[in-house]
This record gives sequence, C-alpha cells and structure tokens, in this order.
Amino acid sequence: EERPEPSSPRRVSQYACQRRTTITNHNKIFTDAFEVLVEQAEFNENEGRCLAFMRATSVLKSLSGAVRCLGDLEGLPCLGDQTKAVMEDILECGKSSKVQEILSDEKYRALKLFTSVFGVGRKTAEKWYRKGHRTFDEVHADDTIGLNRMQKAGFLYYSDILKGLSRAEADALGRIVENTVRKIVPDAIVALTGGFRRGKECGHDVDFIITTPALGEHEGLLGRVVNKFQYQGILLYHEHQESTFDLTKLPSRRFEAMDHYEKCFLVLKLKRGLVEMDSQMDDAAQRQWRAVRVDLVVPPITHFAFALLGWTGSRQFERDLRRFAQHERKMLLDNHALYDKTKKVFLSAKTEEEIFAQLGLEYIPPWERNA
Ligand code: DGT
Ligand code: MG
Repeated sequence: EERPEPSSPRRVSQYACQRRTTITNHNKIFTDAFEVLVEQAEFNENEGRCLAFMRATSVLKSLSGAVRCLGDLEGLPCLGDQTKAVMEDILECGKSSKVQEILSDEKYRALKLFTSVFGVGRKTAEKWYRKGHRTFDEVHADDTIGLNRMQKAGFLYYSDILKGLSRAEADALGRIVENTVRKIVPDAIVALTGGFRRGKECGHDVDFIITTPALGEHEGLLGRVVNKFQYQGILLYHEHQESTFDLTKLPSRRFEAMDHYEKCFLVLKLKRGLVEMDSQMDDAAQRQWRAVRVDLVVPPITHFAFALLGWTGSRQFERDLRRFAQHERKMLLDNHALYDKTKKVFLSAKTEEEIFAQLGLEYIPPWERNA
C-alpha cells in the first residue's frame, strides 16, 4: 500500500530573530497590502492591530515560496483570522477591498503625504490634517504653521529625498564618509549599517556607525566630520544630537525610543553619475548633484557591537530580538547593552556573534535579517 509522503513538518518560529529572511520576498502581493493596514493602524494609534499585521508581514517575508491558497498557511505563527481574511480576498480577487478602501481614504492619503516629508511625524501630520489641510500648498499657505529646521529641509529637498538612494550611491557615500573620518582619526572604524548592510538595493537613507579603536578618541569626532563636510561644500542640513549615554542605565523596554549615542541626521550633496546625466533632464536634474539623507551614529568602541546590531534592522527583526530576550531569556536588550535580569549583570560583547550567543540564538547574518 502506497502512502503519500508526509509533508515535512514546518517549524517556523514566532520570533523574526529565529527566522532567516533574505531580501527576496515571494509574497509581496500580500505584504504590500499588509503594510497599508499597518500604516493605517499606526495613524489610528491602534497598537495591537499594528503589531498583528507587522508580525504577519514578517512571517510571509520569511517563506521560501509564494502562498497559493490558505492551506499553505498551516502551521505558520502570527496569522490570525483578520490577516487570513485579507489574504483570502487577495487570492480570490487579486486585491483586498479593505486595502483599496484605505488607499482612497482622505485622511489616510493626507497623513501618508505629510509623513513623507523628512521631519514630519505622525503627530504633526495629524495636526495639519485637523487644521483642514490636504496638500502641501495648503500647509505652506497657512501662516499659523511654523516649520522647524528639519521640516524646512524636508520640503526644500523633498523630491530628492523621496527618491532615496541606490546601492552604488550608498557605496559612493561610504567612501566619502570614510575618507573624511580617516583624515581626522586614521584608524577609525566606519561601518555601513541599516538596510544596505542587509543587502537592499535601494534605501531612503544611508546609515553609518563610526567609532575609534582607542576608547575616548570618538569624542568630538562627529563635530569635526560635519565641519569637514561643510568645508567640502556638501553639507545641506545637519542636526547634531549629543550623547545622553549612561553606562549604568538598564536597557530600555520601549522599542521606539531613540538610542542615547551621539548622532547626526544629515542631508548631503551627492554628485550625479555620468550615466544619469545623459537621460532626459528636468530642472532639478540639471543640477550636478542631488540631496541625500545620511545618518551617522557614534558609540564608544565598547558598545560597537550593540550599536551595529541595533542599527542594522530590520525594525521587525530588532523588535523580535528584544521580545525574545525578554520573554524567552529574562534579559533586556537595546542598542546599548544586554542585561541578565536573573543574574543581575550586564553581558558584554565585542561582536554581533557574541550577542546572539549570549542570547542562546543561532547567528543570523545581516542579509538574512530582512524580516
Ligand atoms: P531604509 O528605509 O531603506 O533606510 O531602511 P532601514 O532598515 O535602513 O531603516 P532606517 O534607516 O529607518 O533605520 C535603520 C535601523 O536603525 C532600523 O532598522 C532600526 C534602527 N532605528 C532607526 N531609527 C530608530 C528608532 O527611532 N528607534 C529604534 N529603536 N531603532 C531605530
Ligand atoms: Mg536606512
């Protein structure tokens, strides 16, 4: 008697830090829809719904093939009735009516537009919406609205920043940052982090971690780097945040809180490549340069591994690393440190591999953290 091969039992973890997620997403049709639902839930401050759709999105991204029917979802974590209903809609009609409805919703569209400006968060967008504004022109025409420096830069370089950067542009910027930093501290460490470290082909900004092998030598470095950018004529905007780092503080439980390292949010001029120059040019394109967003973060060398792990992302990977640490290991993890609540000690680490090991996790390389 012939028996069908039992389908291999799938053991997919509920934690993104126990899954390997490359940039190849076989379920984009579903995850694109979920991302709209996440955003809508964020705008409405519905944290539970937001988390549910973020986790579902992340699980689908980790799959090695496309989901063809709801049966394919058997045994997968984080997929509840709500997410399955949306997927069923997409499987049947090619799109979700719920998502279509949101995409044409006036409030969603306005908030989406406003938050696409560098320096405009959900709260500001909501404020502008409640004043009755729906377009940038309406915002600009309102004298009662005062834009901060970051928002002014955001509008000034809007289309350049919105376009984001290619891998080649990120590499070119990496060389500029590295050359500038090394003129000040020759043996400084400049590490590409964020989405590009995970292997993404494009990104909304480029993120770098900068530090020095000699402890203490990183102090004052960032200010000097920014001065050099200014001198080179490539500095369009910068917001420098001083370190508020405190070694004795326990890791933060709140994920969304920014870390305490000294950092700088920048808009820099990047020279255009020759290839681009040939193509049809509008006014903006006739400039020899374009504006790009760059983040520089400067931890002390002792905390380099934690900063690198924290800034490599993805956001969902980071969220689940922290959740795993807390719920499975009774440890607290953030961009600065790992703390064992049972033993009441900080666990140090020189490399990302050591942090994974301290957590009792299999090491996941950056290109498999696209959760
Ligand atoms: P993108 O949009 O192409 O630049 O993609 P990513 O993944 O580079 O995203 P980005 O640049 O916003 O942030 C890089 C990583 O840094 C992100 O995965 C997590 C971390 N990060 C950035 N901002 C925050 C924050 O406000 N809080 C926390 N906890 N982490 C952050
Ligand atoms: Mg980034």
